[in-house]
Amino acid sequence: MRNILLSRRGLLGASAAGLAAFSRRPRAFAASPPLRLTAGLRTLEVNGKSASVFGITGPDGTPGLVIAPGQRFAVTLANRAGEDTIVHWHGQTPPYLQDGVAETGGTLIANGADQGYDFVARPGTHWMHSHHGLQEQMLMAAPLIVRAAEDVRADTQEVTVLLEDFAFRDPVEILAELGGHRGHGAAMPGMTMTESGAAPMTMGTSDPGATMDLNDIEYDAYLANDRTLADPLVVRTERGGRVRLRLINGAATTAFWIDFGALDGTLIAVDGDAVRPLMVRRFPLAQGQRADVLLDLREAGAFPVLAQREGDRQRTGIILATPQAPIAKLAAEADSAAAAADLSLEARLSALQPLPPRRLDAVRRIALTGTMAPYVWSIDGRAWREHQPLVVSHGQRVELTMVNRSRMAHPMHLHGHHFQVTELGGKRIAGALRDTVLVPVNGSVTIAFDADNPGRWLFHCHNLFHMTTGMMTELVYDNAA
Ligand SMILES: [Cu+2]
Repeated sequence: MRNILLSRRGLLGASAAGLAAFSRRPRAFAASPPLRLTAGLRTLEVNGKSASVFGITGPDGTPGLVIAPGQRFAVTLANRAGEDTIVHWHGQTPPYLQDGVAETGGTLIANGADQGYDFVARPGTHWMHSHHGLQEQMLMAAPLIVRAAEDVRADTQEVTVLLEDFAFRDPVEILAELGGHRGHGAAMPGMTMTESGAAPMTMGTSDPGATMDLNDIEYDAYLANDRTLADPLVVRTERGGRVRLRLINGAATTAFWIDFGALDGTLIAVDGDAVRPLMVRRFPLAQGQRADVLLDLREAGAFPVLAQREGDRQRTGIILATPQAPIAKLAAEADSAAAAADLSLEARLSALQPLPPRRLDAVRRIALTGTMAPYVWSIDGRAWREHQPLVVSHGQRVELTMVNRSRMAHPMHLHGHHFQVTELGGKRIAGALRDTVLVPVNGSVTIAFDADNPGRWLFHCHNLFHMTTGMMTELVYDNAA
């Protein structure tokens, strides 16, 4: 009885887009029920203290989803989180009304309601997270793995690692500490700002006098699959085996340096898009980004995969260990602070399947702006509530240059499209295809993409508190059907 009621309520609660998608679903798929995801509340133990956080669990009760090769993204999302939510499928390229964003036409899901989604899944290591309020800071995030046929054929052990930053205090309190406020908008006139507590850092070679701000929020812990280094996940592997790490930076505001210690990794994809294989041991992973790395475990032993917060000694991670290998305890702090996340890796990446060469139809340039005090972040000096959309036409090849005129780095994410990185600091490259790119302090990054997915799409900084105080605009098609 309860199930019938729920499903009826779910149908009523489903968005127009969801219903349209269901009615369009080919007959062959009608027989296989959609995968069920539940956004809910859970209790998590961190540093011996329990906290109430969100979570998104799949049909088997584990976080997120794994989608088989060729399988559609046919999902029913059940909101049991106790409040409204909406979940964004980061890295997917669905029709825009199914993107999981209320600001661009999606429908918020009320507590107790279900919403349906059905679109072609884009292969790769992706993730899902709330795009509502500050829920992402309360861990409403999970992996979204879409396997390709070659992943199944490859003789690898797949290990997914979701990195997050965690605070016991309410994210609303964090926002207040920063001096910011929600509503995607302008500073409050006459408001006095206190010191943010962010660590100023002296810049490198190009402008030794300038400073930048890093890590404007103090967290209580950094998590890898919900766990700290006090009790890390230990994945048993075979000696001589090969591991495919699917690393996801799902932290709300933290960029990490990934470190394999003595192991050589082979980076094979970023943001779900294949790159020319590249040997890596230590590299930055900005908020929202993913990296797929192959690791060969030739020797017996325990091999930590660490993620150290940029500009800091704090770290988290997991341990890969061959059978019976003893596990040594790892300190939660590294010996020395990591550098700021930079473009050292980005400059070496190149897409395995780059955009086909063609003439540019539209060239845009934007400045990333904003300040710590008042805590307001913006694009071209405009916060979201006064944003100027980036207008493109269906079929155009678009190039967009982002110039960072602020004192913090910004991981910029474009919804509904994957772009190629074509220029870093004025130097042309044939870079990676991806959906999120870091624009460092004093830096500029140019991306190119094909406007092939009509609708309205958010384009924003993936630092949650930068986005929420205004660093967000939208890409709009002027000739959308
Ligand atoms: Cu930002």
